[in-house]
Amino acid sequence: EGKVAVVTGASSGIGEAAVLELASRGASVVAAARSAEKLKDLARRAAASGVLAVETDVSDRDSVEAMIERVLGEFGRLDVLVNNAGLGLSGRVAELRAEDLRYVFEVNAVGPLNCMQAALPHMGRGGRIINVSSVVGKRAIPKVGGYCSTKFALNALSDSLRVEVADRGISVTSVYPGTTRTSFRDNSRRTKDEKRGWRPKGVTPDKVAKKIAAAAEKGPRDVYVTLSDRLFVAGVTLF
Ligand code: NJP
Repeated sequence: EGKVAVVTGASSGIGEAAVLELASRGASVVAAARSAEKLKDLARRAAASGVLAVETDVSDRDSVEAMIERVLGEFGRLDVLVNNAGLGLSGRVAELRAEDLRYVFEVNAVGPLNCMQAALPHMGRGGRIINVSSVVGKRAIPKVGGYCSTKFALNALSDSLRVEVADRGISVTSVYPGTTRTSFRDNSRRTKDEKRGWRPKGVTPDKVAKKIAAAAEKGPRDVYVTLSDRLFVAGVTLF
């Protein structure tokens, strides 16, 4: 209530659901992504809650700085940053193209870094940074090693930052979703032309969004969102 939140990757899936969830809980929400039309449509749908759409490419530091300036200009403060923008990358390690891996790193790891560095100077006590990782960012599995490596990198940034900003009263949460019913698989980069479309099984983006909103209130260290209470990845019990 009364807080100002930025959600990246807000034009679809988990990010869009997070914008609506945070707005329904009384936050002023800035919806950031590259697709200006989709963001405008989202802002129209959430009109009563006051969602501000700001076209942003998280991999472009200038674009991120301009978005944060806009947030401060409109609201004068920033309490919550949800680093949700991201994309997949599939393919066997032996076949991965370096340029694809570089690109996905720019979005999934450097993107959150850009946003955290731009936002942190303006966050005070009670500030929340929420980084959307993946269960396969905890334990890598075959055929998505490139994607996994970007989320491992994001987790490392989150873990270091958590300690570095603890004395400022800012929390850093890693959110680990399992398969979620979004356009994620359609938007993934592929080494070969593999099957597209989301798997019928998986959690809804709303479920992840509710966990993100709860994390914005309480600031836990880790949040898992999967279909089952226990998760096995490549024969290892994650939790
Ligand atoms: O995917 P999707 P999700 N700058 O494709 C945006 C993680 N995750 O909601 O820029 C700014 O519907 C893009 O917007 P646009 C996943 O790794 C998912 O499922 O307009 N934004 C769109 O709004 C990711 O971190 C699953 O094209 C950029 C959004 O990102 C997060 O969940 C499982 C951008 C992607 O929406 C949300 O993904 C898992 C850029 N340069 C983790 N590039 C899953 N769905 O199964 C892309 O473990 N975006």
